[in-house]
Parts: sequence; C-alpha cells; structure tokens
Amino acid sequence: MIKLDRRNFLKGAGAGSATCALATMLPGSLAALENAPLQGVGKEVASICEMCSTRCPISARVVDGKNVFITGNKEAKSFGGKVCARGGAGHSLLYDPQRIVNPLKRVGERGEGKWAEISWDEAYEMMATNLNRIKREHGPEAVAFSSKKGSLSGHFFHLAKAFGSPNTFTHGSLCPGAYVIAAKSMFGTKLKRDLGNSKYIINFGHNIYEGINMSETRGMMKAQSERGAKLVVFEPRFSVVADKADEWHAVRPGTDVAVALALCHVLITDKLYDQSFVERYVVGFDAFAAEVKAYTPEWAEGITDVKAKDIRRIAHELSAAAPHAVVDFGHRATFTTEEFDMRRAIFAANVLIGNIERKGGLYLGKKAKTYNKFAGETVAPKLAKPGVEGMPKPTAKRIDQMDKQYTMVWKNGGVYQSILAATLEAKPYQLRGWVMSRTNPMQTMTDRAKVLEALKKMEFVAVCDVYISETAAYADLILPESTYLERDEEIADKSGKNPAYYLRQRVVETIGNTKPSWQIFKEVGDALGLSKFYPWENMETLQLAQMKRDDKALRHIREKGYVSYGKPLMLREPSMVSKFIDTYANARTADDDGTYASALKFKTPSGKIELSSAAVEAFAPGRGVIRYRDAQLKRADELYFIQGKVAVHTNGATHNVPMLANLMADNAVWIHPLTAGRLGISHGDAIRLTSSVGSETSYAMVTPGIRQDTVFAYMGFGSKNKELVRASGKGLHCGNLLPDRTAPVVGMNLHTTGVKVEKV
Ligand SMILES: Nc1nc2c(c(=O)[nH]1)N[C@H]1C(S)=C(S)[C@@H](COP(=O)(O)OP(=O)(O)OC[C@H]3O[C@@H](n4cnc5c(=O)[nH]c(N)nc54)[C@H](O)[C@@H]3O)O[C@H]1N2
Ligand SMILES: Nc1nc2c(c(=O)[nH]1)N[C@H]1C(S)=C(S)[C@@H](COP(=O)(O)OP(=O)(O)OC[C@H]3O[C@@H](n4cnc5c(=O)[nH]c(N)nc54)[C@H](O)[C@@H]3O)O[C@H]1N2
Ligand code: SF4
Ligand SMILES: [Mo]
Repeated sequence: MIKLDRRNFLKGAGAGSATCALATMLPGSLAALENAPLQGVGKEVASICEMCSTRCPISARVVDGKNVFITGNKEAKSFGGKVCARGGAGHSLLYDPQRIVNPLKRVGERGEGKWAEISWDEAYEMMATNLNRIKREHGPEAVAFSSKKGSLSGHFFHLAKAFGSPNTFTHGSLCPGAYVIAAKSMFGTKLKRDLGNSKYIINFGHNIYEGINMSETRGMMKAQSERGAKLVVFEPRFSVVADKADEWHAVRPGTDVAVALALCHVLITDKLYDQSFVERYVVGFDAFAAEVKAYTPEWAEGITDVKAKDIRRIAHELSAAAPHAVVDFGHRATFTTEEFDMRRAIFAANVLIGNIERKGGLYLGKKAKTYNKFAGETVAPKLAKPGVEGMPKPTAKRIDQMDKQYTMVWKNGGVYQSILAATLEAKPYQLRGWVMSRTNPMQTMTDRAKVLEALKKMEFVAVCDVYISETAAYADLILPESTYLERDEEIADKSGKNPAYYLRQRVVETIGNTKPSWQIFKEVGDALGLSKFYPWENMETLQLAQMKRDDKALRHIREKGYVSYGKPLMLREPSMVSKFIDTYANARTADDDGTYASALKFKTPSGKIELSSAAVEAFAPGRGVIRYRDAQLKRADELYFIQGKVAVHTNGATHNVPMLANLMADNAVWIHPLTAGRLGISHGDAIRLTSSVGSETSYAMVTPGIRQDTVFAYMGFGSKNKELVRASGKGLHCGNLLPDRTAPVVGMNLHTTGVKVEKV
C-alpha cells in the first residue's frame, strides 16, 4: 500500500492521466457514434481541455481516428505536462452515447422529457421566429443571454450585441466576481498570484488540491515540496488543502474578513508593514489604518473562533517572510454577503507586506503589448481583433444596472441571478426569452425552485450544451455543441509573467450533427438577419486575422499548441529585471535599485493602489473604506451549510460522464461527531437537510474534520433531470437548499445558508 503522507501526496497529486478501453465506451446502438470516421487527424494533437474552465493545454493521442489518451502539453511548463483526473476523462465525454448529437425540439410540456430530433435549418428557424417576435413586441432587451465565460462566450455575446440586447451574463456572480471586482477597485485590474515562488502562504478556503487549476495547484505543490513554504489554512472543514497544511484553523463560515482585518491591524500596529511601499504606491492608507484600529485579534477571535495569539503570530510570520509571501485571495467568492470587504481585506494584507510584483507575491499579467514595450522590441506578436462596423448600441439599460451599487459588476459578467426577479416580478423590467450556452443554472445558481419557475415563465428558452443538462431539460430548443475535442477555436491569450498563447484544435472528426458554438451562433445570426455583423467566413479566417495574416507564426502556434514568449518578468524583482535587460538590447533602463519599480502604475483614478476609494464611496456610500459587517448567514438554531469542489467532478457538468460517474456518483454530508450524536445520527444514516427554500436527503459522513456548527457537501450532485441517467437522483442538490441572496456591490450569489438536519 502506498502511504499517503504529505510528501507523497505532493509528488503524486495532479499527476494523473487516464486511458480507457474504447471497446467498453462504444455501445453498438448509436449509429452516429459508430459512423464516426476512422481516419486519424494526427498522432498527438495539441489542444485545450474544457473538462473545466481552467482550460489547461493538452496533448491528445489519436489512434485510427479515435482519441484514446489525453495528457498535458509538455510545452506548457507550469502545468507540468499533466492533466487532472477530469482532463484525462475527456474521451469518456466524447464517446458517451448519452451526448446529444442532433438539435432537439421540445414536443411535450416543458420538462416533460419529450423531444424530437430536428435539422439545423429547423432549429435556426425556431430561433429566428421566437427571438425576432420578442424583439418586435418587447424590444431586444427582453431576451437574456448567458454563458460560462471563456472559449466561445465571445461569439455568443457578439450575437447578443448584434441582436441588440444589453442583458448578457457570465458565471461571474456565481464564482470569481467578488475578487475580480475587489482587485479592480483597488488596483484597477485583476491580479495573479505567484504561489510557486512563495515561502509563506495564507489560504482562506482556496481549495486548490480539490478545486483544481493545474498550474496553480502545481505551483502550490512546488512551493510546499521544493521551497519548504509554510501553508496556513483557514477553512471550516478539514479539506485536502487543510490536510496538507502546516496549520489548519477551523474559521467560522463567512467570517474570514475579520481574520484578514485583524492581520492588517497587527501589521500596522506592530509596524510590520512595508512603509516605503505604502508611501510610494498607496492612497487611502490613513483612512484604512484608522478603521482597522478597532479590529484587534481579540475582537476577531470572538467572531471567528480563531485564537487571537495565532492571528498575532501569523501576522508576524507573514511579515518576516515578506515580500516572498502571499495571502491568497481565493477563487469561488460566494461565502458571505461581505465578499467585497473580505476580498479587499485580503488584498490589503498583501499590499501592506509590499509583495506586489515580487516573487512569491501578486503581480499584473504581462501581455504582449506591455512586455514588448519593456523589451523595446516585438518579442511576442499582438493578437488582432476582426473589426465589425456599425454594431447596434443597446437602447435599454441592463437589468442589473438600474441599481448603481453594481456599477463595477457588469463588465465582470453581471449579476446573473438578477434574471430571476426580472422574469418573475418584472424587476426592473420583464424578461421573456433566455438563450444559454455552456451554463447550467438549474444546478449552479441558487434556489432551484425559483430558477425552474423562471424557466417555465419564459416565452422561449434555448440551450446550447453537450448533454441534456438539468437546465436544458426545460428548454424549448437544444443546440448540440461539438465537444472541445471536435472543435477548432481562436488563439487564446494565456499570458502570465510573460506572454503566452495557446490554441484549441480539433482532435477527432465530429460525431453526429454537432457544431462548434462559434458556428452555431454565426448561423443563428444569419437566420436572424444579422449577417452583416459577421464579416468572417470560418475559424481559419478568424485565426489568420488574429495573427494579422502571418501564416508562419500561426503554423508555429498550431504545431506547438502552446507558445510562451520571453522570460518571466516581475517589475520589482531585481534578478528578473536584470535577466530581462541582459536578453533585450533595447530594453527599458532599470531604476537605480536595479528594478522597474518606477514603471509600476495602476489603472485607478489616482494611478496608485486605492486602499480606500472615493470612486467606490460615490457608487456605494459607506463602502469607500474596508469595514467589518456581520453577514448573518443563519439563525441560531441552524447549522451552516457550505459546499466545495471534488477532485473528480466539475461543478454541475460532469456527473453524467461515464468514467467520472463511475468514480463518484453521490455526495455524503459531512457532519461533526458531537453534532451527529446530539441529533441521533450515525455514520451512513440517511439524513435530511432543510433550509428556508428546500429540503434534500443524502447520507451522513461523520467526521471530526468539520466544525460542530457546520455541514458540508460536494456540489453538483443530485440532478433531478432523468435524462442525465447516471447522475439523476444521486446525492444532494445544493442549489435546491440555497435561497436567492445577492451580496451588495459585487452582486455575488450567496452559497452559504442555514439548515436544520435530521435523521430520516
Ligand atoms: N476538481 C475540480 N476542480 C475545479 C472545479 C471543479 O468543479 N472540480 N471547478 C473550478 C472552478 S469553476 C472554480 S471556481 C475553482 C474553485 O476553487 P475554490 O474556490 O478553491 O474551491 P471550492 O471547493 O469551490 O471552495 C473552496 C472551499 O471553501 C470552503 N469554505 C466554504 N465556506 C467558507 C468560508 O466561509 N470560509 C473559508 N475560509 N472557507 C470556506 C469549502 O469548504 C471549500 O473547501 O475550482 C476549479 N477547479
Ligand atoms: N451551490 C453551489 N453552487 C455553485 C458552486 C458551489 O460551489 N456551490 N460553484 C459555483 C462556481 S465556482 C461556478 S464556476 C459555477 C459553474 O456553473 P456553470 O457556469 O453552470 O458551469 P458548469 O457546471 O461547469 O457547466 C455548465 C454546463 O456546460 C456544459 N458543457 C460542458 N462542456 C461544454 C461544451 O463544450 N459546450 C457547451 N455548449 N456546453 C458544455 C455542461 O454539460 C454543463 O451543463 O457554479 C457555481 N455554483
Ligand atoms: S484542471 Fe483538469 S479538467 Fe480543468 S482544464 Fe485542467 S486538466 Fe482539464
Ligand atoms: Mo468557478
């Protein structure tokens, strides 16, 4: 037996790749699959994974026209040439006979499960008739368009714009929105974290050994196993990250903001912060310092259950390791209504230790334009965009922009769940149509019952997916997209400390009558009479336009799949700057201290880091300065219900993928032994969770690895859609327990609520 101690885990984790016997994957029944051509497209095709939205660079092996193996693209060093378990299961999705391979039209009642296969022409006709009717009678703004951001959302939102609707939504408010908006309000832009070079990492529920992002996961593994980094974790449950940490503090759900503010309090009060950094780059320090004066570790202990002496010690350790230290700002930012201040308080701690543009800290992405400017030459080509003239300007305001506190939200995907109130209560005006692509709100938005009601009230619903997802089950029309292994897409920017591009390329011939969504939505545009907004022919013309017709450069990217240009650059890191200057003869001259510190500017109104912000105060009065507020997530007689990702599934997406469904089909509820004992619950018992909006049953996993006042479940299970045969009815449906609650300023859909637990 392999002993899974911390060292072994760190060496082995995220090193997965998977094969499968095709014979067992391809039942004879489905003609479309049997008839898939056998000629190969190549032996190893470099492409991009889409088993989750991390979109890692992959290399896919093709034998006799069939994809048999997927691993990481070796060109992409930070990903270690590896994929995770889900990435290795791509062909299990590709060859799943339960995939949809023809457009489907609803023939029974919504959700009844009666479908007719139709031609693409009929599907486009349905789109045109319904969407143009709603537009004629109620204006284009009555149709909402939503899609997971990335890959093909650009084409989808292009259709929305051409159609004239301002109401486009990404998964932003269900996932990263709060930290992106917090970063924009303080730094004017998103920031990245350099976990791999960090010597001290503070982690507030960033679950990256389960909620995997290959390069970040491997970065943290590297920091821990090669650099001996210390990892301090605040988590209500003993996650895999907590298990691999040096310290685990079981923080009370939704109160991380108090810990982060107390860390800032100690950094300032004990004069541990980087005063010269603050003087040079920060505005709003005094107002922040005055506010955090009250946020002592003792105050925080009373709110968070984290010992004051630990908070004090951790602040001292953090500053001793600075600047090669980081307070990780997390990923899914939906723990509390106070996400804006929680993520800002975390960023503030980073600012105080002056780790911006230092190894092991936070940094700004270096895309071609920026990098070339520093180098004084063209190191990386800049990607061009095909110009489209005369796009209509929407005349209506977005449904989530009537309330000015959400000023910063819409460019980051909007308040997705505002579709519910607009549809059900005409707030702020009535929506009547909903077109979706690569999104499954019935599973991933909160309050499933309400989402269902909204879907039923819509005059027209169209969904583009690879399965009849729980949401697609309630559509009028389903548009079957080809899986990522059958698609060509545009060159995508993957720049980090230096520029990098990568490309999704078709690995095998298309199965059935599926199409890539860029093509689907271009053809929908044609059917809607919007052809003039599509001046490109196909993906080939788009890729060439991106590369300004430089055929050679395009071929290079196609051959490698992933191309990185130049060397990593962090502006305040002397060793990196000196290597950079040695490489490029015309590089910008260094400052006296051997860095590019004088070039570090921020796209904020002041050009500096805004620790407190007048701009925020203007659209959200009382929010200019970071402040603690009680989130009130549950009643006293309830338990906190929290969720997280599991390593072998993605959100609400992969539970029907054969290989992954075989690995894990349902989700137990984690509950503390003392709590379980009090409720008469034993390990394995069937239990019921009841919240203000719903009730779900599953079974108990009794474990000391969770707070006594909290229960936990992996998300994405318990689909109530019988078309997802392997997932249907298995486990607990998280979205069915969560009320529809939106956090101020950042518009996040809140994922923590109170539940009552009982034995069934
Ligand atoms: N295997 C796998 N990998 C994935 C995904 C997947 O579905 N599966 N999804 C991808 C996506 S879309 C994302 S956004 C990322 C998500 O990445 P993360 O945000 O890192 O992961 P999650 O598991 O959603 O949630 C984080 C953790 O927060 C804890 N938690 C809950 N409430 C609180 C709280 O109040 N305070 C603290 N400190 N912790 C709390 C949960 O127990 C959980 O362990 O993962 C990505 N990678
Ligand atoms: N309760 C609770 N809710 C959550 C979370 C949580 O932890 N707890 N996590 C949140 C997070 S972090 C996120 S990011 C969201 C994610 O929620 P969503 O944005 O809804 O994303 P997914 O569930 O990843 O996938 C959505 C759909 O994409 C389909 N799909 C997969 N590949 C393709 C493709 O190539 N083309 C097309 N057209 N469709 C495809 C899948 O079949 C699936 O139906 O969920 C959020 N919701
Ligand atoms: S993290 Fe795994 S599933 Fe997600 S893109 Fe990377 S390899 Fe694919
Ligand atoms: Mo996410």
